[in-house]
Amino acid sequence: MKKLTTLKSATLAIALAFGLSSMQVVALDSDAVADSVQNGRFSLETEFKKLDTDSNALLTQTEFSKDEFFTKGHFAKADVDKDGVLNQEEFVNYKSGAQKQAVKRVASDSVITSKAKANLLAEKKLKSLQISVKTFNGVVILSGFVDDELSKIKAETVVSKIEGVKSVKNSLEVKG
Ligand SMILES: [Ca+2]
Ligand SMILES: [Ca+2]
Repeated sequence: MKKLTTLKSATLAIALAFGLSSMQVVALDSDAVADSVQNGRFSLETEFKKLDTDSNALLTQTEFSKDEFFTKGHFAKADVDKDGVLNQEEFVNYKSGAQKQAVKRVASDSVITSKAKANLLAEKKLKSLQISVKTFNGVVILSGFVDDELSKIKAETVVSKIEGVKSVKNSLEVKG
C-alpha cells in the first residue's frame, strides 16, 4: 500500500516537473509582443461582440466609435473590403495590428526617454535633475527649468540627436 502511494506521488512529481519545464520553454521562446497579441485575439472576439450592440455580426461606425482606437480614419483603414461596416475579421486584424503598434511605440518611446535622460545627465552644466523628459510617438517633450537660454538650446540639441527622435518640443523655462 505504501509503495503504491510513493509511486503515485513520484509520477505526480515527474508530471509536475515536465509541466513546469514545458511552461518555461514557452515563456522563454515567446516574444512578449507576439504573446500579448496572441492572447489579445481571444479577447478581441469578445470585444467585437460587446461593440456589436445589435448583434448582427457587423460593426457600424457608430458601434465602433465606442472603441478606444476609434477615429474615422481608423474605421476606413480597418474596413478592408470598403463595404462601410466591419466584420469580425476586419475588426480583429485591425485591432491586433494597432495594439502591436502601440506596444512597439511605447517600447521605443521609453528607450528614447531613458537615452535622453542619460545624455542630459552627461551634460554637467545642464543641471538635468530639473529637466523632465517625456516621449510620445518619437516626439520628445522637455519641461522644467534651466539657468539660461543657452542651456535651453543645448538640451534640445542633445535630445534631438538621439536615434528615433522625430522632433523635440522644448517647453523648458529659463529661471528668471
Ligand atoms: Ca452591429
Ligand atoms: Ca468591411
